[in-house]
Amino acid sequence: MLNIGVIGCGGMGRDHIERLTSKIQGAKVVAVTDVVEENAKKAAEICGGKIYATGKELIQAPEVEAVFIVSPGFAHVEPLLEAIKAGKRVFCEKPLCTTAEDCLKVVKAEAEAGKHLIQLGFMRRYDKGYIQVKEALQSGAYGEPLMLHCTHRNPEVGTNYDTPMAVYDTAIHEIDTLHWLVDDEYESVQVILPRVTKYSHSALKDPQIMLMRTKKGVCIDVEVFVNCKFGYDINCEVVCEDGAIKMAQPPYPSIRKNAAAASAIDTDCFVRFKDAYDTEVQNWVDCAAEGVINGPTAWDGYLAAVTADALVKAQESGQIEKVVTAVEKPEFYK
Ligand code: NAD
Ligand code: ISE
Repeated sequence: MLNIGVIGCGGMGRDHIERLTSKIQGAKVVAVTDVVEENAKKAAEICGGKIYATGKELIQAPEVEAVFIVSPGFAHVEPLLEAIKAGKRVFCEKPLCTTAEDCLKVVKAEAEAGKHLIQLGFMRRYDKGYIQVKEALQSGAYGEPLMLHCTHRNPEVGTNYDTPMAVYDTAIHEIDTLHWLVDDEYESVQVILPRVTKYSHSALKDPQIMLMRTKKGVCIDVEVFVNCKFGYDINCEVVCEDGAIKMAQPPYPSIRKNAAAASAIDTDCFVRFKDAYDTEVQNWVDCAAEGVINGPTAWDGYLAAVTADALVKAQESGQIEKVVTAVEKPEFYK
């Protein structure tokens, strides 16, 4: 049984605690912490874990064998470095950190420690729909990928959500998943800002069209629209030389009524990607027993961060911006 401590017990933290407590085999949550005591208490009620005052104390607790970091991205770097120092395995929700500089610190610390300890919560790599698209691409039956058309729509976001968050918080999923899907790396990016929806506010340009070009020349467009109102709507189509592959949607029935046919759309990520979260976490727990990590790594988190930085620069400049890494991929991550 893998004893886990969870740092950050908000929406996603409690979702993971429920999962670890009632679904996942071979793990249990024995400790929790949150800067808001009330949130830690609510979490402890779900799992029965001990409440710690700080992330540092939780990581150092002898009964904690592995750590879940589910605090906001800006608070990830400290517990990541602390867990590496303590030699404890980590599942860290996306993003790895909010700056490329901090991501690089984590990458270097893990490589210096010489042991793979960190898995990043890019759960779309575990989603059945994306996996089917990847398998179709790998079959070679459709030729090389040329273009991707994608949407990432949320029904709405809070008033503290601003223009850069459309990249750092939302499109970060596409940034990771899409280059993994076509097995390529990003070369440059651009952002086009259409007319703003009446449901947005002065600090948020919504919607946005993000364009990414890979080193092999694949052109990707992602519509990010976080106040679309109608649902949590994720789409991906890969246009290849010998066919176009569209990701399957969740299998809801089409219902005919009142001279109309309609099928449901999910309204949040917790439902849309429920199976993917379950699979990624079970996989991380199973890998712990073997002492390995086989999901997205800290290096994937660094790559996503430099691409995100280029997109945010492009939001401001309106120009095509290069995606630049400060270092080559370390041997440790190859
Ligand atoms: P949230 O605001 O609901 O919860 C964050 C919690 O962390 C809050 O309870 C807050 O009090 C606590 N917190 C803040 N600073 C802390 C610190 N230094 N130490 C301990 N606790 C601290 O946010 P959320 O939606 O639960 O997001 C948390 C993380 O999960 C983020 O990294 C986010 O990007 C990620 N997330 C991932 C997905 C996904 O689809 N993979 C979905 C939602 C959120
Ligand atoms: C949230 O943090 C997520 O990760 C969701 O998957 C994404 O759709 C949403 O925009 C983010 O705020």
